[in-house]
Amino acid sequence: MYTIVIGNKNYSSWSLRGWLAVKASGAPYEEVLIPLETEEWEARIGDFSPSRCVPVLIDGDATIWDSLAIIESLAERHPDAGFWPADPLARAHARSASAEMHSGFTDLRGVCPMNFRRPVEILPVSDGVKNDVSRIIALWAEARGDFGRDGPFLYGAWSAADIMFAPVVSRFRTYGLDVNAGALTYMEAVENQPHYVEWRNEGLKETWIVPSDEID
Ligand SMILES: N[C@@H](CCC(=O)N[C@@H](CS)C(=O)NCC(=O)O)C(=O)O
Repeated sequence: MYTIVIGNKNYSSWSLRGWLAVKASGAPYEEVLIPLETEEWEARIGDFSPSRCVPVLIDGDATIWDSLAIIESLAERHPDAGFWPADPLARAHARSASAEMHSGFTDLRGVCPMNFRRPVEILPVSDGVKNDVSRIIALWAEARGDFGRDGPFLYGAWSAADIMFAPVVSRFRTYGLDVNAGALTYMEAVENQPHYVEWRNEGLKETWIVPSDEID
């Protein structure tokens, strides 16, 4: 039984990745949700997270406190769960794409916080955000074109790379960012993935407000 520690489902994009990874493992888990920017957060996060960030996966005596580390640990523990594509070339591409997501796209992440509850409305954005969007669309197109023919996701079947980009799908939708038909088709596949749907529906019911993540 794993414990996954997360922040608000409406806002916490890194938590979404960690939680989707636990779901993809198929293993039983319990969830600890600590709302961001609350007194409860200040009081409790140190009990779980050495970095005071979420997500955190607790696996027996092991504490794993970063989304990509959680994915890698679960991929090791559940080799048949399909976290990474079987084909070595596809796997190398998927790992690179996931690492690029983990370390990059800072303009998009800074300007367009994940917020499922925000009414969908076009947000005028800077060239920096536009460059991030173009790069992501190119990366998605390459993955789908070269490795994703056997299914609707980046490498065909749902994988770690889709988990890493799931919050981006939400951001592209919420802020009406300019995407092409191929990207839209991929976004719709993610938006219909059952684990993503479950998280989004729970996020939509939350009532906590994080003012810095509310963009008009
Ligand atoms: N690199 C980390 C980033 C984790 C992160 O920044 N999480 C945010 C929530 S989405 C957080 O915990 N923010 C609270 C804080 O920084 O105090 C990962 O991949 O898990």
